[in-house]
Amino acid sequence: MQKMIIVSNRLPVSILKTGGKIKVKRSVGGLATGLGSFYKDYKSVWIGWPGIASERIRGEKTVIRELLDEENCAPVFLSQKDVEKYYYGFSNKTLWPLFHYFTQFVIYDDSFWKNYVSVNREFARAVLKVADKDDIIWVHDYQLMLLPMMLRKKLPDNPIGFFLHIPFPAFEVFRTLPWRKEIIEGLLGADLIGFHTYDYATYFLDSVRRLFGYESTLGRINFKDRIIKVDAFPMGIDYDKFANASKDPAVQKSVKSVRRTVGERKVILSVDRMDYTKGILQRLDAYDKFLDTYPQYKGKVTMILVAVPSRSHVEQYASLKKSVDQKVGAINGKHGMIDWTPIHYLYRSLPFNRLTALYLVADIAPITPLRDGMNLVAKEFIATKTDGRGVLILSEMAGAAKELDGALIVNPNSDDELIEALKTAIEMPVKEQVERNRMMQERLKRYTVTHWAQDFIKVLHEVKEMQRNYLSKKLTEEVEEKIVSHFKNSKERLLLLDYDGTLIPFSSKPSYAKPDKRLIALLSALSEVSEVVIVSGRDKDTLERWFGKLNVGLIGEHGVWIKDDGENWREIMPLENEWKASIRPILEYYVDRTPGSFIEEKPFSLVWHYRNVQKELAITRVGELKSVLANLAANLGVEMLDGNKVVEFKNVGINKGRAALHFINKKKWDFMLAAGDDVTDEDLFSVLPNYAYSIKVRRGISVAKYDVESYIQVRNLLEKFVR
Ligand code: ADQ
Repeated sequence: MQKMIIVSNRLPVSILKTGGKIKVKRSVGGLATGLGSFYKDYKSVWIGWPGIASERIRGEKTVIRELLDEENCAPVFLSQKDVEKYYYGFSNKTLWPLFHYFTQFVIYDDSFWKNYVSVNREFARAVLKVADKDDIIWVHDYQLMLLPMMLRKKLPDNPIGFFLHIPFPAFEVFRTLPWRKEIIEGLLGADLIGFHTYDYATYFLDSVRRLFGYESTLGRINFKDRIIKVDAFPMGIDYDKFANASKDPAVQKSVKSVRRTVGERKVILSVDRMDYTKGILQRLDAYDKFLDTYPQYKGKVTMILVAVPSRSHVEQYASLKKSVDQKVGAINGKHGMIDWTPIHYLYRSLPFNRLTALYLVADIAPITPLRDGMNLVAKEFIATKTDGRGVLILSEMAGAAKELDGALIVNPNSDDELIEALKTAIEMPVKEQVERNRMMQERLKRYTVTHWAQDFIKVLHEVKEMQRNYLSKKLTEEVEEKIVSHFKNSKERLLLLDYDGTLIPFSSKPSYAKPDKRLIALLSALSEVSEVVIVSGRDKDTLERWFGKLNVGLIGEHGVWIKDDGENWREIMPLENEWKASIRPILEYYVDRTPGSFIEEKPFSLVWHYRNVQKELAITRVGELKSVLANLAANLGVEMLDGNKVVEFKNVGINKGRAALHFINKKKWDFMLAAGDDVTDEDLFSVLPNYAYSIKVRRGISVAKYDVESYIQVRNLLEKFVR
């Protein structure tokens, strides 16, 4: 069975050692939930560090391996030195601050880098130990950016995906890294590179172009003999888990206890890891000034400040903690009253029921990071609010701001904006709160973390498919022999042949391109041993004049007219509305991945609107949507029109493919071949069953399986059928 190998710095379980005893502790992160959906389809293995330094578990590694094996996990053991240099060092003192634009905190240390390389190698070894030829490998985050290329060198064909959970910075920032080329090269080992937002994807592509000169179109890089896809996949949450929290008795109990403490006051909730990127100090500052500016709210509001301890070994984190402690003390000292504490401060991790109880109690959640890849707290807050009440204040520097546009969006560096947003939030009518939140909930409900993970893997498969198509073209002699022998060994044979450019060269005037005697003889001979259909864009009278006497089927005017061998010409009737069921899900998929876009449905058409989409994103998505839907729309007889900031799908129902279906569905064929040379023949190629051979004349992007240089090769092949 094909395996799915997930690789991340930390495993979803930790190994603890207390009183000499080894224990396994599961952590229920969003990522684990999203990936859980694959456990049925693949035999999954998760590779990562179990969170304890090797020195502490000497002689116990075998036991640990066995324990982890039961959880479908395989460990990468890190020494104390690795933890210092690879994890706290290069990952968290170099990459983390750099990618979050805190260049003043970045440490460039060669020994950190060397260790980062060697730990990535260690991870590669662990993956190679378990990976088979077809396994899917999905690598996560900034600690493992060299891993994709290390794996690619040993596993040339495996699908390898990479997802970055933090921002990718603009080139001017990224270039300051002395090992920038190595990092980009490392990532280019992947087939699909995913980011939370389109901006990050663009910045990455920019760095690829500036450092290596590889251009990209529609997020595709032609890297040596491989196509690499780069795209945005905004990570979601386990929506139902949060939406159902209010029904959980443990949560309800917790809500009551918080309520008793805060009374009827409006609750302002701040939740983050204790990290300088999260803007905690700036938020506190703004709250302080808010109480100065609007003293009427003193005693009427309360802030609950939750900060999860994080990376406290790193100097900046330790000093941030100190500053936050001081600031909270100062605000409480300055504004507090005997019966009112402006800030309740919790410096700890909370279990799910206590965290969601806080989300439920909160009236306002200012989530104002200075930079954040996505920010899941914002999404969790909105999902938990099933009654629709509550106001989210969200930093425009968080990836989530691209999706959660019902929030009050602020620049986290502006005290004024924060202060005014707090006031607006406190005074916002309930009706407006509900309206804003319902809109955001709809989105979060659809694009869950499971949906996100499945979407990523689906695109990864598509990239592999694209790579295969791109490589397996050119009609070789060997394939030609196979086709001829297949033809000779079958009884029911169907040949669907375009005319101009495929059986005959182009002439200066269309009327000059008459079939020569040899061609007529060839078609006649073929028609004795197979059903031959000329699938042309020409008018029916010309076709009749040239081929009317042969025993062949004819399709004229790109599928408007059809004629069975020996019968009269007839017109094809247009389709009804069944096609909508095939097009709609794809448009919905694009709505999910393109914030600001929506679908309009009319009686006989579907319209995808993108007026409100960020300009660059719109350009990419429109191109992508059109190329994805071109074939399908054509097969279904649907016309795709470019409108003013819309792409419209209409029922017209005429093309070569649709007309050809008449012949394809006539009986059970055991040999089928189609040949054509231009865009209208793509419709023909796309309706063919899998077993059919399709040949495109002249190289180019095509759904045909093979290509040949000119019409001469097509004719040579057909000659071989009757020789
Ligand atoms: P983080 O920087 O950790 O993640 P975030 O996305 O907000 O940021 O995730 C934090 C998680 O921790 C949330 O699921 C939240 O519920 C939980 N949490 C917060 N406070 C807690 C508390 N006191 N007790 C227990 N749990 C708490 C990185 C990137 C983000 C990106 C995610 C996912 O920095 O930008 O959104 O990865 O890709």
